[in-house]
Amino acid sequence: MLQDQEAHAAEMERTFIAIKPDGVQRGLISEIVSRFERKGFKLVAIKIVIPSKDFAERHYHDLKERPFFNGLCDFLSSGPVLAMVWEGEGVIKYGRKLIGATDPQKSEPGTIRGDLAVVVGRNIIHGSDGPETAKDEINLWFKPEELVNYTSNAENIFHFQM
Ligand code: IDP
Ligand code: MG
Repeated sequence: MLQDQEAHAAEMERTFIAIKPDGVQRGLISEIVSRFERKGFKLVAIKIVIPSKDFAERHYHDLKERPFFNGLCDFLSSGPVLAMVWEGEGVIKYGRKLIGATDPQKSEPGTIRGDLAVVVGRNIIHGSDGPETAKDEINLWFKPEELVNYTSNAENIFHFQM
């Protein structure tokens, strides 16, 4: 049974989603979690943490050369972050759709940033941008034993195929 679950988890797509300190301080945790949950994605890991500056720099290492890198890492490490792993078919790409464009001014209404944020430096949420970054970010933020393999009773409904 455990082996079945592990095999299932190995083939299911997962992404790393984080509510940044601005989203947490504004009381948007339940609003954001509910959008992923209602869509039909499955929450497999969640914790609240205050990352160190060094940890924030590792998370955003790809952006090291950008002028906003230092301010961005200062901000990510300035308060509690809600770190999550969500699972489901197409969750990496669709998670980014739910989040909206990096600049909230360019995010469509109906997206998280479009509905809930105004400026790029305070855009409330992070989501992995591809399969490789998803894997790296999940490994950076979570230990393997923090990821919970379970069957959701709604899976047969959400993933129904004719
Ligand atoms: P993403 O979060 O949509 O993947 P990235 O380009 O990976 O966007 O940038 C990471 C984060 O850096 C953004 O979410 C945003 O908070 C911040 N950022 C990106 N571009 C700018 C900028 O031009 N000025 C200030 N902050 C920025
Ligand atoms: Mg990014």
